[in-house]
Amino acid sequence: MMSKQDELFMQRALQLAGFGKASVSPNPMVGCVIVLDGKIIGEGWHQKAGEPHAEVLAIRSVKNDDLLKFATAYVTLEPCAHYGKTPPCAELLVEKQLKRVVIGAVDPNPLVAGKGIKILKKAGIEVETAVLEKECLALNRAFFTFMQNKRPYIILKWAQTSDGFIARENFESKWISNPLSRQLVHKWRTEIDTILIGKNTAQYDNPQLTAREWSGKNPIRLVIDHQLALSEDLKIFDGEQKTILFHSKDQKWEMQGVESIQLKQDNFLQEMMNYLHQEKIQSVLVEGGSKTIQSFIDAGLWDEARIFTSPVSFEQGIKAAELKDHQLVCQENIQENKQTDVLSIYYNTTSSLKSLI
Ligand code: AOF
Ligand code: ZN
Repeated sequence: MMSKQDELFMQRALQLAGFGKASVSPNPMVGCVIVLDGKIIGEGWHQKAGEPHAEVLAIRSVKNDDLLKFATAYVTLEPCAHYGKTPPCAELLVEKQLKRVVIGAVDPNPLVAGKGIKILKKAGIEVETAVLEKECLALNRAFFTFMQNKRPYIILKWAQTSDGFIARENFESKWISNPLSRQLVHKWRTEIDTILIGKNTAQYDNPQLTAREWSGKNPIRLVIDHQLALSEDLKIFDGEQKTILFHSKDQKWEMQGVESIQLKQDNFLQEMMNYLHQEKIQSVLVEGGSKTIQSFIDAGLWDEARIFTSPVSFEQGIKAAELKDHQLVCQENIQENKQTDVLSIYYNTTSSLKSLI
């Protein structure tokens, strides 16, 4: 039977899992807590793909192995059943003879998907599932979307004026959001696999797309340039981080540190998603501009939108994209000196994770 105590320890496992946010991709964030007589005797979380899973680290952290026979393990994700980069966690839990295993969500990875639970039950371990399931699914929105939809989790991001513009008519660049909002975007960049822009943004804004204002890894840069019209001296081609250039021109394009991928003109975005899925890229932050973002919205290819609205007004300029089938999930003020921006986060209501809204 599930109890309040089960929820409490699962809450702690979720907190531990979250520590892996900027480092585990393409693996999910997973946390594990080992409890004996209402006390935590071991903890662990998955830190990096290829390194030990949460359960392994939690078990290793228990001082006396003999205690495991009487203990309960709380895991945010079903223990794995396969030999991947590491051996199966379900078998380790069986070997250590845990008394009970409490699981948050079933692993959608076809190599696992219920097999881990079966192994535990077959060995006579008491298994409880779906404890704080909603929270466990929400934590790994990107991983679940990647597994279920066979494409990366897509986050749209833009900053708009109070009257709905994202730039001046002539693309003349002028900051819309405040420095704190911009720093937050750099933090997000460390938490995602890739960042994407279209040709106009690359050419006129000449962004670097790195996470300069936050410590962590830079995302891989993706740029859509159908006709291969971009100049080679742009910052996205500076070699600081890998750049993938998607185009539809029947032409070779070679440059150090840049991969160029030719896709068919029709179904371009979907083809691009197929490519990214195949490359195990789990998340994309689409940073503009309006035309590019709108093409993702029109194709239904988005999961989350993070929109900053500043008090600045332009009266005329380039209109921001318009969301469809969206629901506001949270809103907060980002206050810096005199300027307060409003950050609104929306989810796509047609997404496969709509039950989590
Ligand atoms: C767990 N505990 O902490 C994690 C799990 O290549 P591998 O061996 O690291 O396996 C990766 C897969 O294992 C990943 O896709 C997911 O299905 C599962 N992740 N499982 O029992 C963990 N990170
Ligand atoms: Zn595992």
